[in-house]
Amino acid sequence: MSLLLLRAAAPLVLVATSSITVLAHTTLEPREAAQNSYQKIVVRVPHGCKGEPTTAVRVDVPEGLLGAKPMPKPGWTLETQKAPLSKPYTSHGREITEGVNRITWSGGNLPDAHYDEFAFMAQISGALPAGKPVYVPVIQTCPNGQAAWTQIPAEGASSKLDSPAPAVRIVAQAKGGHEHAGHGAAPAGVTASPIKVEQVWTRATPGGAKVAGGFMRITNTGKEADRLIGGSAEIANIFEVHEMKHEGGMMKMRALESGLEIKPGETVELKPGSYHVMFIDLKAPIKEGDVVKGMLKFEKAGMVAVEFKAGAMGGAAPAAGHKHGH
Ligand SMILES: [Cu+2]
Repeated sequence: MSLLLLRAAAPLVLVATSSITVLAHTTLEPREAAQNSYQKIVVRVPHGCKGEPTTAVRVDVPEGLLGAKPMPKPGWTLETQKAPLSKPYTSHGREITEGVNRITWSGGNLPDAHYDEFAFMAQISGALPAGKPVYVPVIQTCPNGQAAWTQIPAEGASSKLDSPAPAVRIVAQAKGGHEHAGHGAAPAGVTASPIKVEQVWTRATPGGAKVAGGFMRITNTGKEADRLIGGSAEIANIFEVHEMKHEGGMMKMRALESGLEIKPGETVELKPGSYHVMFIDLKAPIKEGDVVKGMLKFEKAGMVAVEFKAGAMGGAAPAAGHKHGH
């Protein structure tokens, strides 16, 4: 992994030289990711290069982010590059020996005054050490220059870098995932957290369906508001928090970019036709009676492991004693 990062660290072509201008850094969302989880990683590009628009964004995917799959963006040409892995790994019974190590979105036009997000999906290797960051070097290209977010601090170094590579911190996985990596380091467990998640369910999918919804009741027993900001499900490559709303006589679905707020003392119900989590790019159909393992990510409570019990196709909540809220 370190080899690949070194290779990716290109010289700086353009950085903020004025002592007055402090450019917002390119960052990753989320800031933390659990070992073995499937994670959507979003690269946030907050501005162009010295006032110029951004026309290409290149992301070097480190080896510990397995099976990287980029999200296409309308108006941008997507290209991926593969390289052999220094160490093969097993995924769903198959040995994987090469992976996507570079993703480029090009041919777009992101004005300096705007910001945008470039996303990819990856599985966080359990071999990445918990408590340490993984760096994802990013190069922004503009018509007359580049901004290279590729600097990686030496281990233990505290000095601020001009143009740091964005990073995601690896955390030990919460219980309920592929492997048990110990409980102590997990940000939150189901019982320790002020967030209670109940009646977690999904529905069987018709053949060929590539998406499915997940539903549950979330109660915040704490004193601070929290937000459901994302998660992962074993069965899908992409996991999003959605809402469905009547708009101009139509039901419209949209991703909640800043998550779903759960106010202190409140219960929010995720149900068909309303808030839900969305499994996108399903790897296999969901059958009635299946149990889909997943992970919810809360802004404050951290990771919460859940199991979605699959009810009948198009059916209502399978759990007995389901209360119809509001
Ligand atoms: Cu949806």
